[in-house]
Amino acid sequence: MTNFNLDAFVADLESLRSEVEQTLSKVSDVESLETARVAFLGAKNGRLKAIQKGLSKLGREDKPAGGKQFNAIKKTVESLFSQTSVRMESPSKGAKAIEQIDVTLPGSSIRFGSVHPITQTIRRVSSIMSNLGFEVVDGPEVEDQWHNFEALAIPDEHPARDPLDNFYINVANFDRPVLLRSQTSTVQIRVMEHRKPPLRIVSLGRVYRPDTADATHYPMFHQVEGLLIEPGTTMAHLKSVLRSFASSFLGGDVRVRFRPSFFPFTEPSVEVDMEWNGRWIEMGGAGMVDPAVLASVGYDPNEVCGFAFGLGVERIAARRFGVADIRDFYRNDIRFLEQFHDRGQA
Ligand code: FA5
Repeated sequence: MTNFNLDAFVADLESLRSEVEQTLSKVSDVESLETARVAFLGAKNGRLKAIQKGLSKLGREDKPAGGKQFNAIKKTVESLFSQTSVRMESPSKGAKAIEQIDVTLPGSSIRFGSVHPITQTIRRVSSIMSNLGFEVVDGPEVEDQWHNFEALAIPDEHPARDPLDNFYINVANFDRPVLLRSQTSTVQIRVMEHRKPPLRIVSLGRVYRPDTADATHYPMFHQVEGLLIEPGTTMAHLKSVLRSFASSFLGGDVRVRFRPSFFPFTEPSVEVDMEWNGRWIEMGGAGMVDPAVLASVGYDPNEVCGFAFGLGVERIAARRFGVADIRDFYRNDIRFLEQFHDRGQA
């Protein structure tokens, strides 16, 4: 300021305002904003403070107008600083707003999930068995020893009850340990205990055995259990149900083969093989329900008969999807799972 008249004072204020505008338009980070704030608004040596000192040198009659101009410019400058500060704090908000209205940008593709192949298999097996007249039922995964062994004619000394072959759980206030069920045959017992024949049920669910994982074994796997109790039932009915199921599930006319076997809860007992693509594959066990089992649930074995079967879900899923190693179902590798989009849906 050279002259302390009102015009010169106002001119100084105006030039400060335009300098502030120019400086702030170039400011790109918080540090340079702070430097500018100190330079223009600093309480000790700020430029505005220096101009304010000129106010006292104005003539008496110019002071009110000079003070008014000073306050107006001060307000403008402070507001310019606060606007710039807001811009610094939320640059992404501004960027986002631009993105939202840029309709020329290509859309981002949506990643679709898919139903796990084992769940697909469970749904499909349930659907096929429903069509064959079997009601889908469920049972608990934590079982007592009665339903997992004794009612199925598996006595105390039987090797299938060995602690090394089962996941037993000690529960406070329970007389005996319970266990993670080792087979879905437990559901046969639970249904027969509460219902009278005729029965046609199928149950699909998880079972647990401390088996070492390999291409055909996993410590947690799924079984499908079928039970039919009707007068006059024979092994021929069992075979034709399994053959109808296998043909629907795998496609084409699948042959089913029985090999003599032993299960404590069926008599006679068989291993069930299915022929597919020229190879015989073991799918599970089956047989006529043992009279001792019928008696254990309160049925009269002289009046009632039926068949039961239990198949490994992972094994039949592996057949259907052409998977060589059932461990692949549980590795959670998206590249593996992605291959089963929409295949085998019920
Ligand atoms: C049973 O579990 C009998 N409850 C089946 C049964 C039911 C027989 C009704 C008679 C009447 P088994 O232990 O063989 O049987 O198992 C049946 C099927 O489960 C096997 O054929 C196989 O397909 C599958 N399986 C058995 N262990 C495993 C495992 N660790 N991992 C994957 N699948 C398995």
